[in-house]
Amino acid sequence: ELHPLPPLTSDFLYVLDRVCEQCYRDFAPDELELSIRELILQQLETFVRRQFAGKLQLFGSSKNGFGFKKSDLDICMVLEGQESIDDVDCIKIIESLARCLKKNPGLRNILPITTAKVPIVKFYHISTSLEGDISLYNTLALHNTHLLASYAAIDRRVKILCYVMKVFAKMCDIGDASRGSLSSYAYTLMVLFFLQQRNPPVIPVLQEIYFGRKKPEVLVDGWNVYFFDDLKPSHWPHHGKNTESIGELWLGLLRFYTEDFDFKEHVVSIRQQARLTTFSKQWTSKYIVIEDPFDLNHNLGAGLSRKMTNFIMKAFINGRTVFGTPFQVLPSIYPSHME
Ligand code: 3AT
Ligand code: MG
Repeated sequence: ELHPLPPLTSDFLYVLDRVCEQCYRDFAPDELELSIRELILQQLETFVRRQFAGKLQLFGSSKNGFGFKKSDLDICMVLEGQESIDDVDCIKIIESLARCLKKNPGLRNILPITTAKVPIVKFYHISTSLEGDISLYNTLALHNTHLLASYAAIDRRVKILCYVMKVFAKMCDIGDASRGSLSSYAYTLMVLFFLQQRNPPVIPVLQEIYFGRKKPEVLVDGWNVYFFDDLKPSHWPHHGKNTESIGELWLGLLRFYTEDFDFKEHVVSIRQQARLTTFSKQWTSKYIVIEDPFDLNHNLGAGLSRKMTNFIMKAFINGRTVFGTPFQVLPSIYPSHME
């Protein structure tokens, strides 16, 4: 199925770079939009505090550096003086939190979802038309958000490539976990893994940087969430060695996942430089296997059907052809529902 690609011309590479940069400009929120999110958070916390001794925190793409203008507000609530919560209490509090939020005139469509793995209350914020959800004690998600943000801060190309990947996934209809495909989070992990495996690498493995000492242990829900989060160029031997442009990297990524990476044998895992086998994880029944960087029992591809897996792989194969074949006329790049 894979057609050989014609050689890349410098003109076409220029176009590819422009398309990627444009995608970033079109979808990234500005400072103002980010501060509005913080403002909504503050208002919600004040409101919720009438009834709960709760502290609210934003996570997900409002914080990880890969948010869209219209991305949802992912909010985590913890109760003051309480370390953790059991499943029964969690559902009770989600239900009473929903009743509380229904009294807030700034919100609409309050919906508690207590059957999901992570129970949440969904809401719609009227004046900004942003959707959001509040979960409880979603501590690992706070840490993986911080990990992604740290990678985004290392190199501008990380940020742009993650945006391009997310836009691509949404355009191809392969980026909605609630409809059986993969989450934005999973695609971001695929981009980071590619950038770590590139030769020379664009980014290091932050979870493996501890300067010859014993790896520090920071345990959350039983998992080690340590990573090195203060990367200066001098801390990393490969710094500055990879000089590829964004367009080169984007096509490189599509080629990597269609030509090089052996999904049958290997796991997409950003916590170590060495290849991790599907066999060693006993994850051989699925074709796309993506390991969560902290919760090592969590395969983000676990929910994919065979049909959806094929659909996703086809999108990558088509992407490789489309972005790897020079064209004369620049097509309109977004379908109308994304403009
Ligand atoms: P969008 O811009 O909203 O599409 P996002 O990164 O905010 O991208 P989600 O809203 O789907 O993605 O998820 C919010 C955060 O929840 C992101 C990540 O910190 C965490 N998360 C999502 N899915 C998973 C998962 N399957 N396993 C672990 N953490 C997850
Ligand atoms: Mg989100």
